[in-house]
Amino acid sequence: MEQITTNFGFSSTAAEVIEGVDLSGKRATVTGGASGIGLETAKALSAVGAAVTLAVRQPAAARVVAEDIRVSTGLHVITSVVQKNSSYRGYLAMKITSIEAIPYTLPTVRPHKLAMATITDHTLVLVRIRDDEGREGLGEAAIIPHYGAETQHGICQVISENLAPNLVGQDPMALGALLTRMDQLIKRNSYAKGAIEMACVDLAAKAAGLPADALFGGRARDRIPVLWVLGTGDARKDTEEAEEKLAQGRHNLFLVKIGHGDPLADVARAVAVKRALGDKASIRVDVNQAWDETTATRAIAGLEAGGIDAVEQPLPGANIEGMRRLTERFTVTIMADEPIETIEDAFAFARISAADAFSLKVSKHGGLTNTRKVAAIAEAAGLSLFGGTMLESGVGTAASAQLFATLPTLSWGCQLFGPLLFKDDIAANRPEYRDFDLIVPNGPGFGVVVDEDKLAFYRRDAERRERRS
Ligand code: MUC
Ligand code: MG
Repeated sequence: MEQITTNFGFSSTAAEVIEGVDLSGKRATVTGGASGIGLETAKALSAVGAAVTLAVRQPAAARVVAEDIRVSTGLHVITSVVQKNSSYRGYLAMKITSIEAIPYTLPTVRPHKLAMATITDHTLVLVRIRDDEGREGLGEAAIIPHYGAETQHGICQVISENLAPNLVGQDPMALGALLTRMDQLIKRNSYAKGAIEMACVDLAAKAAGLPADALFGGRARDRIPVLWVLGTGDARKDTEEAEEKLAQGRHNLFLVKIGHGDPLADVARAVAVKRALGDKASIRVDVNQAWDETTATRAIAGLEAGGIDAVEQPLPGANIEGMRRLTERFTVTIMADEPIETIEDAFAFARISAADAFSLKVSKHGGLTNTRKVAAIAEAAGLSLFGGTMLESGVGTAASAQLFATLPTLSWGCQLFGPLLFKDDIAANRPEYRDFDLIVPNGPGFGVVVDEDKLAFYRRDAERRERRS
Protein backbone atom coordinates (compact mmCIF):
# COMPACT_ATOMS: atom_id res chain seq x y z
CA MET A 1 0.00 0.00 0.00
CA GLU A 2 1.41 3.41 -0.94
CA GLN A 3 1.91 5.82 1.97
CA ILE A 4 0.92 9.50 1.82
CA THR A 5 1.90 11.68 4.79
CA THR A 6 0.57 15.19 5.34
CA ASN A 7 1.30 17.57 8.19
CA PHE A 8 -1.24 20.37 7.87
CA GLY A 9 0.10 20.46 4.34
CA PHE A 10 -3.17 19.77 2.54
CA SER A 11 -5.48 22.67 3.19
CA SER A 12 -9.18 22.19 2.63
CA THR A 13 -8.64 23.82 -0.75
CA ALA A 14 -6.03 21.21 -1.47
CA ALA A 15 -8.55 18.64 -0.33
CA GLU A 16 -10.93 19.95 -3.00
CA VAL A 17 -8.20 19.56 -5.61
CA ILE A 18 -7.83 15.86 -4.84
CA GLU A 19 -11.58 15.28 -5.23
CA GLY A 20 -12.10 12.65 -7.84
CA VAL A 21 -8.53 11.35 -7.69
CA ASP A 22 -8.45 7.63 -7.12
CA LEU A 23 -6.59 7.06 -3.90
CA SER A 24 -8.01 3.63 -3.23
CA GLY A 25 -5.34 1.33 -1.94
CA LYS A 26 -3.27 4.25 -0.65
CA ARG A 27 -2.70 4.88 3.02
CA ALA A 28 -2.59 8.46 4.37
CA THR A 29 -1.45 9.81 7.73
CA VAL A 30 -2.64 13.34 8.50
CA THR A 31 -0.87 14.87 11.51
CA GLY A 32 -2.10 17.60 13.80
CA GLY A 33 -5.67 17.68 12.66
CA ALA A 34 -7.99 17.71 15.65
CA SER A 35 -10.00 20.33 13.88
CA GLY A 36 -10.00 22.49 10.77
CA ILE A 37 -7.51 21.80 8.02
CA GLY A 38 -6.24 18.42 9.14
CA LEU A 39 -9.69 17.01 9.73
CA GLU A 40 -11.01 18.29 6.40
CA THR A 41 -7.98 16.84 4.64
CA ALA A 42 -8.43 13.51 6.36
CA LYS A 43 -12.10 13.39 5.41
CA ALA A 44 -11.35 14.33 1.82
CA LEU A 45 -8.66 11.68 1.51
CA SER A 46 -10.93 9.13 3.07
CA ALA A 47 -13.74 10.09 0.68
CA VAL A 48 -11.53 9.30 -2.33
CA GLY A 49 -10.63 5.89 -1.03
CA ALA A 50 -7.46 6.25 1.04
CA ALA A 51 -7.10 4.45 4.34
CA VAL A 52 -6.57 7.45 6.59
CA THR A 53 -4.98 7.71 10.02
CA LEU A 54 -5.53 11.04 11.74
CA ALA A 55 -2.79 11.76 14.32
CA VAL A 56 -3.89 14.37 16.84
CA ARG A 57 -1.29 16.42 18.73
CA GLN A 58 -1.61 17.74 22.30
CA PRO A 59 -3.50 14.67 23.45
CA ALA A 60 -4.51 15.93 26.91
CA ALA A 61 -6.93 18.46 25.51
CA ALA A 62 -7.61 16.67 22.27
CA ARG A 63 -8.36 13.14 23.45
CA VAL A 64 -12.07 13.80 23.77
CA VAL A 65 -12.11 15.60 20.43
CA ALA A 66 -10.24 12.69 18.86
CA GLU A 67 -12.84 10.24 20.13
CA ASP A 68 -15.67 12.41 18.73
CA ILE A 69 -13.97 12.49 15.34
CA ARG A 70 -13.50 8.73 15.36
CA VAL A 71 -17.18 8.15 16.17
CA SER A 72 -18.57 10.73 13.75
CA THR A 73 -16.31 10.02 10.75
CA GLY A 74 -15.19 6.46 11.22
CA LEU A 75 -11.59 7.58 10.61
CA HIS A 76 -8.73 5.85 12.37
CA VAL A 77 -7.55 8.40 14.92
CA ILE A 78 -4.39 8.23 17.06
CA THR A 79 -3.19 10.66 19.74
CA SER A 80 0.31 9.40 20.16
CA VAL A 81 2.56 12.25 19.05
CA VAL A 82 3.13 13.68 22.55
CA GLN A 83 3.92 11.08 25.19
CA LYS A 84 1.79 10.93 28.28
CA ASN A 85 3.85 12.00 31.33
CA SER A 86 6.44 13.62 29.04
CA SER A 87 7.84 16.88 30.46
CA TYR A 88 7.53 18.35 26.96
CA ARG A 89 4.03 19.67 26.65
CA GLY A 90 4.34 21.08 23.18
CA TYR A 91 5.08 24.72 22.37
CA LEU A 92 2.13 27.05 22.50
CA ALA A 93 3.03 30.38 20.89
CA MET A 94 3.27 33.35 23.22
CA LYS A 95 1.71 36.62 22.22
CA ILE A 96 2.86 40.21 22.83
CA THR A 97 -0.07 42.34 24.00
CA SER A 98 1.64 45.67 24.79
CA ILE A 99 4.98 47.47 24.41
CA GLU A 100 5.73 50.54 26.48
CA ALA A 101 8.81 52.80 26.22
CA ILE A 102 9.56 54.97 29.26
CA PRO A 103 12.21 57.73 29.15
CA TYR A 104 14.05 58.25 32.43
CA THR A 105 17.31 59.59 33.84
CA LEU A 106 19.64 58.50 36.65
CA PRO A 107 22.01 60.86 38.51
CA THR A 108 25.73 59.96 38.63
CA VAL A 109 27.87 59.94 41.79
CA ARG A 110 30.25 62.43 40.12
CA PRO A 111 30.46 64.18 36.74
CA HIS A 112 31.65 61.60 34.21
CA LYS A 113 33.87 63.28 31.62
CA LEU A 114 34.22 61.71 28.16
CA ALA A 115 35.82 63.14 25.01
CA MET A 116 32.42 64.23 23.66
CA ALA A 117 30.33 64.99 26.76
CA THR A 118 30.23 65.21 30.55
CA ILE A 119 27.46 63.12 32.10
CA THR A 120 25.74 64.09 35.35
CA ASP A 121 22.21 62.84 34.64
CA HIS A 122 22.27 59.83 32.36
CA THR A 123 19.48 59.33 29.80
CA LEU A 124 17.86 55.90 29.46
CA VAL A 125 14.73 54.24 28.08
CA LEU A 126 13.02 51.34 29.83
CA VAL A 127 10.95 49.01 27.64
CA ARG A 128 8.22 46.91 29.21
CA ILE A 129 6.59 44.20 27.09
CA ARG A 130 3.60 42.24 28.34
CA ASP A 131 2.07 39.04 27.00
CA ASP A 132 -1.39 37.49 27.00
CA GLU A 133 -0.55 35.51 30.16
CA GLY A 134 0.16 38.72 32.08
CA ARG A 135 3.95 38.20 32.15
CA GLU A 136 6.36 41.08 31.65
CA GLY A 137 9.77 41.39 29.98
CA LEU A 138 12.20 44.27 30.61
CA GLY A 139 14.51 45.87 28.09
CA GLU A 140 16.62 49.00 28.11
CA ALA A 141 18.55 51.45 25.97
CA ALA A 142 21.12 53.77 27.51
CA ILE A 143 22.19 56.84 25.57
CA ILE A 144 25.62 58.46 25.89
CA PRO A 145 25.37 62.00 24.44
CA HIS A 146 27.07 62.45 21.04
CA TYR A 147 28.18 58.81 21.00
CA GLY A 148 25.65 57.40 18.54
CA ALA A 149 22.81 58.50 16.27
CA GLU A 150 19.84 57.92 18.58
CA THR A 151 18.30 60.09 21.30
CA GLN A 152 16.14 59.27 24.30
CA HIS A 153 12.92 60.75 22.90
CA GLY A 154 13.71 59.55 19.39
CA ILE A 155 13.95 55.98 20.70
CA CYS A 156 10.61 56.32 22.53
CA GLN A 157 8.99 57.69 19.39
CA VAL A 158 10.35 55.00 17.08
CA ILE A 159 9.17 52.34 19.52
CA SER A 160 5.70 53.76 20.07
CA GLU A 161 5.01 54.85 16.48
CA ASN A 162 6.93 52.48 14.20
CA LEU A 163 7.69 49.29 16.04
CA ALA A 164 5.17 48.60 18.83
CA PRO A 165 1.98 48.81 16.73
CA ASN A 166 3.42 46.23 14.31
CA LEU A 167 4.75 43.84 16.92
CA VAL A 168 1.67 43.39 19.09
CA GLY A 169 0.40 39.86 18.47
CA GLN A 170 3.91 38.52 17.64
CA ASP A 171 5.59 35.70 19.54
CA PRO A 172 8.41 37.13 21.74
CA MET A 173 10.13 33.71 21.68
CA ALA A 174 10.60 33.94 17.89
CA LEU A 175 13.56 36.30 18.12
CA GLY A 176 14.81 35.83 14.55
CA ALA A 177 11.42 36.63 13.05
CA LEU A 178 11.05 39.59 15.37
CA LEU A 179 14.41 41.09 14.35
CA THR A 180 13.64 40.60 10.66
CA ARG A 181 10.27 42.27 11.09
CA MET A 182 11.81 45.24 12.89
CA ASP A 183 14.39 45.64 10.11
CA GLN A 184 11.57 45.64 7.57
CA LEU A 185 9.68 48.30 9.54
CA ILE A 186 12.57 50.76 9.87
CA LYS A 187 16.26 50.85 8.96
CA ARG A 188 18.99 51.04 11.66
CA ASN A 189 17.67 52.38 15.03
CA SER A 190 19.62 49.67 16.82
CA TYR A 191 19.03 51.08 20.34
CA ALA A 192 15.24 51.01 19.91
CA LYS A 193 15.28 47.54 18.35
CA GLY A 194 17.83 46.28 20.86
CA ALA A 195 15.67 47.38 23.81
CA ILE A 196 12.64 45.62 22.36
CA GLU A 197 14.57 42.44 21.63
CA MET A 198 16.02 42.54 25.15
CA ALA A 199 12.52 42.71 26.66
CA CYS A 200 11.40 39.81 24.44
CA VAL A 201 14.36 37.73 25.61
CA ASP A 202 13.50 38.47 29.25
CA LEU A 203 9.85 37.59 28.65
CA ALA A 204 10.61 34.39 26.73
CA ALA A 205 13.17 33.22 29.29
CA LYS A 206 10.77 33.98 32.16
CA ALA A 207 8.06 31.96 30.43
CA ALA A 208 10.50 29.07 30.06
CA GLY A 209 11.61 29.46 33.70
CA LEU A 210 15.25 29.90 32.64
CA PRO A 211 17.95 32.56 32.97
CA ALA A 212 18.20 34.49 29.70
CA ASP A 213 21.70 33.15 28.98
CA ALA A 214 20.14 29.70 28.49
CA LEU A 215 18.53 31.03 25.27
CA PHE A 216 22.02 31.82 23.95
CA GLY A 217 23.72 28.52 24.63
CA GLY A 218 24.15 28.84 28.39
CA ARG A 219 26.82 30.52 30.44
CA ALA A 220 30.55 29.83 30.27
CA ARG A 221 31.20 31.74 33.54
CA ASP A 222 29.31 32.94 36.62
CA ARG A 223 31.36 36.08 37.22
CA ILE A 224 33.13 38.60 35.01
CA PRO A 225 36.09 40.87 35.90
CA VAL A 226 34.65 44.39 35.81
CA LEU A 227 36.49 47.58 34.97
CA TRP A 228 36.00 51.06 36.40
CA VAL A 229 36.13 54.08 34.09
CA LEU A 230 38.23 56.97 35.36
CA GLY A 231 36.48 60.05 34.07
CA THR A 232 37.30 62.91 36.42
CA GLY A 233 39.58 64.50 33.80
CA ASP A 234 42.31 64.99 36.42
CA ALA A 235 45.32 62.66 37.00
CA ARG A 236 45.44 63.13 40.78
CA LYS A 237 41.69 62.56 41.22
CA ASP A 238 41.74 59.61 38.78
CA THR A 239 44.59 58.01 40.77
CA GLU A 240 42.83 58.57 44.11
CA GLU A 241 39.64 57.08 42.74
CA ALA A 242 41.53 54.06 41.39
CA GLU A 243 43.39 53.53 44.71
CA GLU A 244 40.06 53.60 46.54
CA LYS A 245 38.50 51.00 44.19
CA LEU A 246 41.57 48.77 44.56
CA ALA A 247 41.48 48.99 48.36
CA GLN A 248 37.77 48.11 48.34
CA GLY A 249 38.46 45.00 46.22
CA ARG A 250 36.05 46.44 43.65
CA HIS A 251 38.21 46.99 40.57
CA ASN A 252 41.77 46.38 39.40
CA LEU A 253 41.08 47.16 35.73
CA PHE A 254 40.75 50.84 34.82
CA LEU A 255 39.94 52.76 31.66
CA VAL A 256 41.08 56.38 31.55
CA LYS A 257 38.85 58.57 29.41
CA ILE A 258 41.02 60.83 27.28
CA GLY A 259 40.60 62.76 24.02
CA HIS A 260 39.03 65.93 25.39
CA GLY A 261 42.28 67.82 26.09
CA ASP A 262 45.71 68.32 24.60
CA PRO A 263 46.73 64.85 23.30
CA LEU A 264 50.16 64.79 24.94
CA ALA A 265 48.71 66.03 28.24
CA ASP A 266 46.12 63.25 27.97
CA VAL A 267 48.89 60.70 27.44
CA ALA A 268 50.79 62.09 30.45
CA ARG A 269 47.61 61.83 32.59
CA ALA A 270 47.00 58.17 31.69
CA VAL A 271 50.66 57.25 32.13
CA ALA A 272 50.74 59.03 35.51
CA VAL A 273 47.85 56.84 36.71
CA LYS A 274 49.68 53.74 35.47
CA ARG A 275 52.89 54.79 37.17
CA ALA A 276 51.10 55.40 40.46
CA LEU A 277 49.32 52.03 40.43
CA GLY A 278 52.11 49.92 38.91
CA ASP A 279 51.46 46.21 38.57
CA LYS A 280 48.47 46.36 40.90
CA ALA A 281 46.23 47.34 38.00
CA SER A 282 45.71 47.16 34.26
CA ILE A 283 45.27 50.60 32.72
CA ARG A 284 43.65 51.21 29.35
CA VAL A 285 42.51 54.40 27.61
CA ASP A 286 39.45 55.32 25.56
CA VAL A 287 39.91 58.16 23.07
CA ASN A 288 36.33 58.05 21.74
CA GLN A 289 37.44 58.88 18.15
CA ALA A 290 39.05 62.20 19.12
CA TRP A 291 42.39 62.01 17.27
CA ASP A 292 43.50 62.17 13.67
CA GLU A 293 45.99 59.57 12.50
CA THR A 294 49.12 61.71 12.90
CA THR A 295 48.17 62.65 16.46
CA ALA A 296 47.25 59.06 17.25
CA THR A 297 50.57 57.75 15.94
CA ARG A 298 52.54 60.09 18.23
CA ALA A 299 50.26 59.66 21.24
CA ILE A 300 50.00 55.86 21.08
CA ALA A 301 53.82 55.61 21.05
CA GLY A 302 53.76 57.40 24.43
CA LEU A 303 50.94 55.24 25.77
CA GLU A 304 52.69 52.04 24.73
CA ALA A 305 55.98 53.14 26.30
CA GLY A 306 54.09 54.12 29.49
CA GLY A 307 52.68 50.61 30.05
CA ILE A 308 49.09 51.18 28.91
CA ASP A 309 47.45 47.86 27.96
CA ALA A 310 44.88 48.92 25.35
CA VAL A 311 43.85 51.96 23.32
CA GLU A 312 40.15 52.13 22.52
CA GLN A 313 38.92 53.86 19.35
CA PRO A 314 41.68 56.44 18.79
CA LEU A 315 40.42 57.48 15.32
CA PRO A 316 37.06 58.55 13.86
CA GLY A 317 35.00 55.45 13.14
CA ALA A 318 35.06 55.90 9.37
CA ASN A 319 38.87 55.72 9.21
CA ILE A 320 39.06 51.95 9.04
CA GLU A 321 42.30 51.99 7.01
CA GLY A 322 43.87 54.22 9.65
CA MET A 323 42.82 51.74 12.35
CA ARG A 324 44.44 48.97 10.34
CA ARG A 325 47.71 50.90 10.09
CA LEU A 326 47.75 51.62 13.85
CA THR A 327 46.99 47.96 14.63
CA GLU A 328 49.84 46.86 12.40
CA ARG A 329 52.28 49.43 13.77
CA PHE A 330 51.84 49.04 17.54
CA THR A 331 52.04 46.10 19.89
CA VAL A 332 49.66 47.72 22.40
CA THR A 333 46.12 46.42 21.80
CA ILE A 334 44.02 48.62 19.53
CA MET A 335 40.34 48.17 20.32
CA ALA A 336 37.48 49.20 18.03
CA ASP A 337 34.28 50.48 19.61
CA GLU A 338 32.01 53.10 17.95
CA PRO A 339 32.29 51.86 14.31
CA ILE A 340 31.41 48.25 15.19
CA GLU A 341 27.63 48.36 15.08
CA THR A 342 26.36 45.77 12.59
CA ILE A 343 27.68 42.35 11.68
CA GLU A 344 28.83 43.89 8.39
CA ASP A 345 30.93 46.47 10.30
CA ALA A 346 32.43 43.67 12.37
CA PHE A 347 33.25 41.70 9.24
CA ALA A 348 34.81 44.73 7.49
CA PHE A 349 37.15 45.32 10.46
CA ALA A 350 37.92 41.66 10.97
CA ARG A 351 38.63 41.06 7.29
CA ILE A 352 41.48 43.60 7.12
CA SER A 353 42.63 43.28 10.77
CA ALA A 354 41.67 46.88 11.55
CA ALA A 355 41.68 46.16 15.31
CA ASP A 356 43.03 43.64 17.80
CA ALA A 357 39.85 43.65 19.88
CA PHE A 358 36.18 44.71 19.78
CA SER A 359 34.14 46.38 22.49
CA LEU A 360 30.69 44.75 22.42
CA LYS A 361 27.62 46.74 23.41
CA VAL A 362 24.12 45.34 23.28
CA SER A 363 22.44 48.62 22.25
CA LYS A 364 25.06 49.35 19.61
CA HIS A 365 24.51 45.97 17.92
CA GLY A 366 20.72 46.10 18.21
CA GLY A 367 20.15 43.40 20.80
CA LEU A 368 21.51 40.26 22.38
CA THR A 369 21.20 38.05 19.30
CA ASN A 370 23.23 40.45 17.16
CA THR A 371 25.80 40.95 19.91
CA ARG A 372 26.37 37.20 19.90
CA LYS A 373 26.82 37.33 16.10
CA VAL A 374 29.36 40.18 16.25
CA ALA A 375 31.22 38.21 18.92
CA ALA A 376 31.28 35.16 16.66
CA ILE A 377 32.86 37.17 13.84
CA ALA A 378 35.58 38.39 16.21
CA GLU A 379 36.10 34.86 17.48
CA ALA A 380 36.50 33.52 13.95
CA ALA A 381 39.01 36.26 13.11
CA GLY A 382 41.06 35.69 16.27
CA LEU A 383 40.16 39.09 17.78
CA SER A 384 39.71 39.46 21.53
CA LEU A 385 36.56 40.78 23.21
CA PHE A 386 35.53 43.30 25.82
CA GLY A 387 32.01 43.43 27.27
CA GLY A 388 31.21 47.12 26.90
CA THR A 389 28.51 49.39 28.26
CA MET A 390 26.47 52.44 27.36
CA LEU A 391 26.00 52.95 31.12
CA GLU A 392 22.93 50.81 31.67
CA SER A 393 20.95 50.59 34.91
CA GLY A 394 20.50 47.29 36.76
CA VAL A 395 18.18 46.16 33.95
CA GLY A 396 20.52 46.51 30.96
CA THR A 397 23.51 45.51 33.08
CA ALA A 398 21.91 42.17 34.01
CA ALA A 399 20.95 41.54 30.38
CA SER A 400 24.43 42.39 29.05
CA ALA A 401 26.13 40.35 31.78
CA GLN A 402 24.07 37.29 30.96
CA LEU A 403 24.95 37.57 27.27
CA PHE A 404 28.66 38.23 27.92
CA ALA A 405 28.66 35.22 30.25
CA THR A 406 27.90 32.96 27.28
CA LEU A 407 31.00 33.96 25.27
CA PRO A 408 33.74 31.32 25.13
CA THR A 409 36.40 33.95 25.87
CA LEU A 410 36.14 37.49 27.17
CA SER A 411 39.80 38.43 27.54
CA TRP A 412 39.24 42.09 28.46
CA GLY A 413 36.53 41.49 31.05
CA CYS A 414 33.57 43.84 31.09
CA GLN A 415 32.78 47.51 31.55
CA LEU A 416 29.39 47.00 33.20
CA PHE A 417 29.97 49.51 36.00
CA GLY A 418 26.86 51.65 35.26
CA PRO A 419 25.02 50.73 38.48
CA LEU A 420 28.13 51.78 40.46
CA LEU A 421 28.34 55.14 38.70
CA PHE A 422 24.70 55.97 39.47
CA LYS A 423 23.48 57.28 42.80
CA ASP A 424 20.32 55.24 42.42
CA ASP A 425 18.68 52.61 40.22
CA ILE A 426 15.23 51.61 39.01
CA ALA A 427 16.14 47.96 39.66
CA ALA A 428 14.95 46.89 43.11
CA ASN A 429 17.69 44.22 43.11
CA ARG A 430 20.88 45.93 41.93
CA PRO A 431 23.67 43.80 40.43
CA GLU A 432 26.16 42.30 42.82
CA TYR A 433 29.88 43.16 42.58
CA ARG A 434 32.40 41.09 44.56
CA ASP A 435 36.20 40.66 44.58
CA PHE A 436 36.84 42.65 41.36
CA ASP A 437 34.04 40.83 39.54
CA LEU A 438 30.45 41.36 38.52
CA ILE A 439 28.37 38.37 39.57
CA VAL A 440 26.26 37.21 36.61
CA PRO A 441 22.64 37.40 37.80
CA ASN A 442 20.40 34.38 37.74
CA GLY A 443 16.98 34.27 36.22
CA PRO A 444 14.25 33.77 35.56
CA GLY A 445 14.93 35.98 32.58
CA PHE A 446 17.40 38.66 33.65
CA GLY A 447 16.21 38.25 37.23
CA VAL A 448 15.47 41.97 37.65
CA VAL A 449 12.51 43.50 39.44
CA VAL A 450 11.57 47.16 38.85
CA ASP A 451 11.23 49.48 41.85
CA GLU A 452 8.01 51.18 40.71
CA ASP A 453 8.36 54.07 43.13
CA LYS A 454 11.82 54.93 41.83
CA LEU A 455 10.79 54.55 38.21
CA ALA A 456 7.87 56.93 38.82
CA PHE A 457 10.32 59.45 40.26
CA TYR A 458 13.03 59.18 37.60
CA ARG A 459 10.83 58.94 34.51
CA ARG A 460 10.73 61.99 32.27
CA ASP A 461 7.25 61.82 30.82
CA ALA A 462 3.78 62.84 31.96
CA GLU A 463 3.59 59.91 34.41
CA ARG A 464 6.38 61.30 36.58
CA ARG A 465 5.56 61.35 40.33
CA GLU A 466 7.31 62.63 43.44
CA ARG A 467 8.72 59.92 45.67
CA ARG A 468 6.60 58.53 48.44
CA SER A 469 9.50 57.99 50.83
C1 MUC B 1 32.62 54.12 25.50
O1 MUC B 1 33.04 54.67 24.54
O2 MUC B 1 33.12 53.07 25.87
C2 MUC B 1 30.77 53.80 28.32
C3 MUC B 1 31.08 54.05 29.56
C4 MUC B 1 31.97 55.08 29.59
O3 MUC B 1 32.48 55.58 30.56
O4 MUC B 1 32.21 55.46 28.34
C5 MUC B 1 31.45 54.70 27.55
C6 MUC B 1 31.42 54.73 26.14
MG1 MG C 1 34.58 53.23 24.01
